[in-house]
Amino acid sequence: MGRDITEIRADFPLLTGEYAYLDSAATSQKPQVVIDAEKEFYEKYNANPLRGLYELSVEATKRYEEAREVVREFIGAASAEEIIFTRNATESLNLVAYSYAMSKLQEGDEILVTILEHHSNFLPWLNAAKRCGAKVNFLECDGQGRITEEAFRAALTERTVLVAMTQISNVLGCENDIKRFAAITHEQGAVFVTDGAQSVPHIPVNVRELDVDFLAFSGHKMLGPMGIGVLYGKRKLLDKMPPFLYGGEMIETVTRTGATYAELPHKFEAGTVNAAGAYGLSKAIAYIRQIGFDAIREREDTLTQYAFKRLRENPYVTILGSEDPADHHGILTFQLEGVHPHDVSAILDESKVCVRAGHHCAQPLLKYMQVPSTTRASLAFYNTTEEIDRLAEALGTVRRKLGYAE
Ligand code: C6P
Repeated sequence: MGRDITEIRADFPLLTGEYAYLDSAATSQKPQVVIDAEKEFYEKYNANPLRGLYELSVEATKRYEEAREVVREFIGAASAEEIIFTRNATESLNLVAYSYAMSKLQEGDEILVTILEHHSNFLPWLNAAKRCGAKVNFLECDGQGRITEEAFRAALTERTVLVAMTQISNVLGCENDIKRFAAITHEQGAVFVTDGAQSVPHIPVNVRELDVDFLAFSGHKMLGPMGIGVLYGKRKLLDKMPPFLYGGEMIETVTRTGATYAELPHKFEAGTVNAAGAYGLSKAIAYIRQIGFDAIREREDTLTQYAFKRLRENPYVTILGSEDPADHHGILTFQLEGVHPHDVSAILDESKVCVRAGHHCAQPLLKYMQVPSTTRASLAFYNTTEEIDRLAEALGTVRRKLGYAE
């Protein structure tokens, strides 16, 4: 990495060393430039964007639309009209489910999801399917989290209308070969939706290279503010889709009996938008670009390897998923023998080690893997081996504190 880690950590107000923050898959920490950007928007440009004709509102609109362009470039979309700002990945996926799926699905149609999905990339499809008389099929993975091409081909049927697949699992950290699966889906004439919530912050994602039809992700997991998310969609699909939410700013004309709707992307951005959030997200992207994905990957891989080594020193720890740290993208979900993950997390919290405990919003996956609940440490490039040592050492005390002999 070009910049020294101490210098990088100094960019993040919460990375003072008080906490060992190992929960970046839930939400990342924010650099000062992102925090300042939101403040700057309200201090310098605050007016309702896209509405006023006066200078300040035009300025606010400018920041908002510039942010859209930053996002477009970041994920390699063909045009800024294909970038819809939402609140988060969950809303982006719901937009596709309500607007695309519900207007397309016929009785007997099928949606294919994988067992790896977060609830946000499963429940919107289940709801759409139920309303339309369609059904959701599950594609299962092996113990390492892998989905084979053979299994994928076998799961697609001529009734498959849509495939929804995460790029990186928030529980196992494994990565799906999205380009390959999207191509197979297209051979079948179906549409491919990717959940990029855990990938976009960590690896370069180019929607045209992957040739996905839709991509959803959240700003808050990639150094950006909470409350801003993105949906990318291919223009030819978005153009034909009905609005998702109705109201202000998404219309062309309104009469007592009907309306015509605005052009893309505004057709899908009803009501006052989160312009300060979009502006903050554009600064987060600039920050990621300045660190660089090569450096991010290198650092996260080294940290993951180190965390594996340290956790494996504890004979009571079992890490879920692949044996190879390189397959984990900084995500280590584990069980500590005989201890409920809520107790693990509470005891780690006494040492200010922040991890997540529970089902990680992926209950079908945990049930499939026959684990009721787990603890998850998730890393980002700004973490250090010292923080991982704090995790390993605090973890080493848990069983003793709960009365086990060792
Ligand atoms: N996963 C985690 O701790 P939102 O909440 O809309 O920003 O992101 C939803 C979401 C969708 N897909 C994947 C793969 C995700 O990991 C998440 C969020 C967090 O794992 C919070 S549950």
